[in-house]
Parts: sequence; C-alpha cells; structure tokens
Amino acid sequence: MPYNDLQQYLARLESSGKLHWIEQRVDPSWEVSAITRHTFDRYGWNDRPALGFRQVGDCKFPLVIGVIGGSPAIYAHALSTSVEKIPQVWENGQRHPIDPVLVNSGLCKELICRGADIDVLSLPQVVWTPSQDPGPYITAPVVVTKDIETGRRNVGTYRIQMKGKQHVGLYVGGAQHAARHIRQYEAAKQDMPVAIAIGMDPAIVLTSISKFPYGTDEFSVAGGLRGEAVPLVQCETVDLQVPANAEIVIEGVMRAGYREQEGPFGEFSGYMSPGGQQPVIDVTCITRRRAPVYHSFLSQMPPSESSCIRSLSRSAGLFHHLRNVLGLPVQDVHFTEAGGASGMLVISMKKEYPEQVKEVAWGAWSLMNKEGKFTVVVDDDIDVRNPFQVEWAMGFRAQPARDSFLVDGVVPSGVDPSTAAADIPQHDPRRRAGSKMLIDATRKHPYPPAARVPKEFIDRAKDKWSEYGFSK
Ligand SMILES: Cc1cc2nc3c(=O)[nH]c(=O)nc-3n(C[C@H](O)[C@H](O)[C@H](O)COP(=O)(O)O)c2cc1C
Ligand SMILES: [Mn+2]
Repeated sequence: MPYNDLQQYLARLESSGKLHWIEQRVDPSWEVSAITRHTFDRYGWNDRPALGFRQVGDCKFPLVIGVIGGSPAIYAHALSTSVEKIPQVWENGQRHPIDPVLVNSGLCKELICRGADIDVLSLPQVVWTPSQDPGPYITAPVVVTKDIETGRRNVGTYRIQMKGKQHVGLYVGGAQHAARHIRQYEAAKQDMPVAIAIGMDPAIVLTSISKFPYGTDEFSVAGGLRGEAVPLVQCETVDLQVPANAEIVIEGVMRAGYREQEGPFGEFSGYMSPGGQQPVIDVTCITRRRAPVYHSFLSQMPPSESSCIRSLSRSAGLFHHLRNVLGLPVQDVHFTEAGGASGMLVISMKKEYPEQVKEVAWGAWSLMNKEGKFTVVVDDDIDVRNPFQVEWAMGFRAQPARDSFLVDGVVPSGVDPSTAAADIPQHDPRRRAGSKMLIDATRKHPYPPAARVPKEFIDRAKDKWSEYGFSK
C-alpha cells in the first residue's frame, strides 16, 4: 500500500525505530544543520537514524530530515520495499507508469493564505552551511512547471532561497528540464507559473530528484513506484497541479528576464557552489495542512542525504535506461557516494563485442549529461558496489593508453569546482568546460585463470576451522 502523505509515512518510520525526535528547541541558524551533519558523520550507512525537530526556533511546524535518504534501509522504507529490491521497484515504476488523477481537494488545501497572509518566512528558516550560505533555504522542494508549447509537466527538485515573505530565489542548472521551461517563457516574454510542493509520499519526492527523458511526467513514474495514481489538485492562482496531500504548497510566478543574486550554497560536491544571477519567484498563494510537517534534505559534503538518495535513485534509473530502453547487456550500475553520486560511475556488463563498451558510456552520458565524469565499465563478474573489486579490475584489466577515452566539450556538473575558479559565477560560460573519461576495465582477450585456492579446499578448511583453534 502506498503512503497517503508524509505524516502517514513518518508514523511508519517511527514505529520501526528509525526516526529520532529531538524535543528541545533548536536554533535554525546553526543547530539543525550541525546536528544533522554530525549524525551523518557519526553513524554508518546502515544504522543512521532519520531526525525530527519538534521546535525549530519560533516556527510552529516540526521539521524532518534524513527521512528518505538517511540510510539505504530508510530509503527502502520510503519505497515500501527492502534494500535488495530497490532497483526492482524502480524498474517496475518506470516500465509501468501510472498517470496521476485530478481530485477535487486534499490535505494541502486545509488552509489557504492569500495576499498579505502569505509568509514564506513562517516556515523553518534553516541555514544549512552556517557562516557561508547567504541565508535560509528550502532544500526539499518539488517544483512543478510546464512546457509552454506542449503543456507537458515537469517535476524537479531545485533549491529555493528564502528571500522575503513573498519572494524566493531558485537555482536551476542550465541543463535541467525546468531550465528549458524558463528559456521558453523568457523567449515568449511571459512570466512562468511555478508551484512548489513540500512534504508528501516520499515516492513522489524520489522521482522529483531523478532524471528521466525530457517530457516524462515524474508524477506518472511516481504512480508506477507507488502502484497507485498520485492524486493531484488544481492550484489556486496558477494553472498547475500539485500532489493533493502535500504538507505545504507555494504558488508563484517567475518574472521573465529578471535576475537577482542567489547563493553561494553548500553543495553535494562537498564545496560551496558560487552564487550567481538567478530568477526569482513572486509568491501568489500558500496552501497547506493545518498542522504541517516541514521536510528538508541535507546536501553538502558526501556522505549526505543528497548523495545517498541520488546514488540509489540515479543508479536504478540509468540501469533501466541502458538495459530496457537501449537494450544494452548491462548488469549493474552504481554512482558512488564518494563521487557525490555524480562524478564517478561504474557499470558492469556482459560485453558482446569490444565497441559495445563505448555504446554503454555514450548511452549513460546522453541521458545523464552532467554525470559520470569518470565512467568505469567492468565485466559482469565485478561487483560495481565494491570499490575493492572495481579497483582490482582497473588495476589488471585496463591499460590507460589503450583503454581510456576522453571526450571534451560536454556539459559539466554545475557545482563541480574543478571547471573554473571560485570567483567565477555559476552560469558564466567559463564554467562550461566539461569533459569525460571512459575507462574500459573489461578484459580484452582471454585471461589466465584467477589465482585462488580452489573452493573445494576452502570448504574443507572451513569444516575444520575450530580444529585450527579459531572460535568463529
Ligand atoms: C537534495 C537535492 C537538491 C538538489 N538541488 C538542485 C538544485 O538546486 N538545482 C538543480 O538544478 N538541481 C538540483 N538537484 C538535482 C535535480 O533535482 C535532479 O537533477 C532532477 O533530475 C531535476 O529534475 P529534471 O530532471 O526534471 O530537470 C538536487 C537534487 C537533490 C537530491
Ligand atoms: Mn524531468
């Protein structure tokens, strides 16, 4: 059964012991981020808790974080599955999308604030990288926009800077789908309607942070993941639809051709991304639950919630694309967390002919154009999630001069500081200096047998283990 809304999901997470509530009042200017950051540093991948903050400064709404990507186990909860079955759920969701349905009302309409009642600053004003971010940010927004010509919807997560009661900034990387919409509306000299939903069934949020081919309605993929259509409601002041049971919805319009300073912001690369001139949204309405829970993500230095969710989601999404859309004999895909689930991609395959390795890399790079700066392709006996095995394959199945391929002049990750010096703004053309490297670490010819003690001898030794004086 899919979750109806965020609060229903949180109750489930809490009963499984994976949600830790902090009851005392915390300071949003430093304490929320410090506690969350330390939770990610202190606890390992598997036993990290999600966090809830009951009292964030003077805000009336509790805040939750790590509730989707605190750990793979929590992520599995979010998709109502087990860690092992995460790729299957994603594959099924993408193969069998279910279109959303429009309903008359939902939890997000319990309270409607218009005119002078609109106050974005009534939400928790959390500063995520204290002393470096310019102010508070909304980090888990589900941003809905539409193509001006086709009317097709896009749903993506792009950071929102809280600038005033009715005024927010946002950062959309130039290669993102919403960036196309911005360009379309600006070319037509029209203001662009935008709706920002916060807090809902996590399956919906997971599609918002994931890359699908342009034109895909992320809400349909979310339907496939949930096994049930996402109910949507019509917005009050813009012609867009949002999840009916979202906790909070901010509606607004983006002023065509207008820019303001946005950022810098502590990004998933582990560095501050530079600020730059970015569009702003004038807020026209806020609708919400009467007592909403506010949902956030932690980005910054990996490991973070951002690197966890993007590693698991992107790997599953790319696997589906390579294997089921392009029909390539790919066995597994892994964006490493240390590479911020972006810079380092490992793919295993059962190669049918030598050139096919390149087809796999081109396929990955054409869907996820900013990702996989270093892409390593290995044979299907290598576990892509095990860095020891991947390095072993690179060490002994590749010759750098023969097996590495460089491609210059491609879109870089917008937050990769290796492209240009820190004082060069985010959208400056000098930042477009992207390149990629494919390392073909598959075997190119017949190999000698692996040097291992045969299994039958190992089994015999294991049978006699206690005789050798070992207790376990
Ligand atoms: C926590 C988090 C924050 C993100 N922030 C941004 C952002 O500020 N700007 C951006 O362009 N992409 C951001 N992304 C990545 C996009 O959500 C992702 O690329 C998604 O595919 C965008 O939707 P689209 O493919 O429909 O453009 C973020 C992802 C995560 C997980
Ligand atoms: Mn999209």
